[in-house]
Amino acid sequence: MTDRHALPAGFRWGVSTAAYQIEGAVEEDGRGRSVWDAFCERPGAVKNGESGRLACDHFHRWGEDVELMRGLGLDGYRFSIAWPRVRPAGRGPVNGAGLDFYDRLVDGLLAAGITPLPTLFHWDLPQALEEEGGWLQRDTAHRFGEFAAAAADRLGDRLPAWITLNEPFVHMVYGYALGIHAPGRALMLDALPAAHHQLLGHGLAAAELRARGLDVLIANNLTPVRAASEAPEDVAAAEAYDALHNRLFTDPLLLGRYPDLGAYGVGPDLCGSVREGDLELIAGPGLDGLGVNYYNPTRIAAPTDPGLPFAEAPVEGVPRTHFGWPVVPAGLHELLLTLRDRYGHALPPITVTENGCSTDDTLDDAFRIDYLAGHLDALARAAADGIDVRGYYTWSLLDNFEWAEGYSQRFGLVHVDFETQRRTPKASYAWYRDLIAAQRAAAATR
Ligand code: IFM
Repeated sequence: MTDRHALPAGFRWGVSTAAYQIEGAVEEDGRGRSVWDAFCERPGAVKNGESGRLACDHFHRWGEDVELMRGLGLDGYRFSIAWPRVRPAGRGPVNGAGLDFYDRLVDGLLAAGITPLPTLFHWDLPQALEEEGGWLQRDTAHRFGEFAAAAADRLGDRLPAWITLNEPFVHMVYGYALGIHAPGRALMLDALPAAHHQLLGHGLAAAELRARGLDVLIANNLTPVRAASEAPEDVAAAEAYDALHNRLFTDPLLLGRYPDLGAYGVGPDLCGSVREGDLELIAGPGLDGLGVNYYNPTRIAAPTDPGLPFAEAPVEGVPRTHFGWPVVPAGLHELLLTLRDRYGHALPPITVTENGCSTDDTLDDAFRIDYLAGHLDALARAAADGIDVRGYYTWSLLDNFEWAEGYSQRFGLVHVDFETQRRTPKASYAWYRDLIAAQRAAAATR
């Protein structure tokens, strides 16, 4: 990253993780079962039959992991709080022992000079709530509000800002429409109530957080959508996809309304789930920040079969990650400018809450360094173009449990040997550490 592309003073450098992907200890200190514990037991659901049962054993090794973060010189650490640790059955009594873990972690981070940034929902719904219908049920949104209140009551004195949901789009599509993530339901468009109820849950949680004087963010997986050609059919298909992937999860938050989903044959009540007052609650008084998880752009063409109003087309002529995802750093710049054009003054400050790539199992991860450098350049270009960017949290600190891919996709700055739990920093770890130090020094002289 060149100094020409320096990021603003006060910019926060961080890393991101999520509870089920790193913690392990799924039966300790009264933790309840989550939808991911159940999903991983389904034959064929996860590559090699793997699960997050042990993962990175972060629950026991968090002290070593905080030291790794201290070594990076981070400003911030984004992690998630497992709902089933705090309310094992999703409702009812709070499990103090579950909160004790986060209490220790938060104090450890603060002692290392790192500001913790918690996410309340990173896909690990208590299984007991799934058995009542999960996010297809409106009631789950209310239970989520209660969980937010319990977590904030215990930790809010030390945590100034909170993220409510992680990637509600991915959770709805993979978990409820396609069934390739927990809870494994394949409902196609009948999954849409799971979008609305997550957003309603955001609104209810946000109200609890704001009542305690805390800042509220959400982390959305957003993608710049490119039409495969200028043909009107391709352009219309790209607009339809953009409405589903992006606008469904930003318009209600920033404009107080849902986008037009007419191309899907869906009305503004999202399959009957929207009630009077919901959109006002979801938009609330506005977000304190929009978390953007950016990985790649999406290219869309006219549909080839009648099921959906779009077809995904390959992004060609670019490198690909180990996962096969196209590497297009300029897409981050494009995305942020599109957000500004779309939402104008309603767009809150941006924090990149995830960005990173999987590479093969090697410590010399020059591919990751190039990936991160390219995206940080793009982010700095967006800042130079006037976008208010406040921070960058790379995904991820550690190699971890990559959902349906098991342990086969490694996103970490730090290699984890899952047999021994030995952590070994990769080349990208030293690179990120040096970049943070250089950026901080440069900012101090500006
Ligand atoms: O590992 C995931 C994370 O849980 C959510 N965002 C994308 C990452 C990489 O797939």
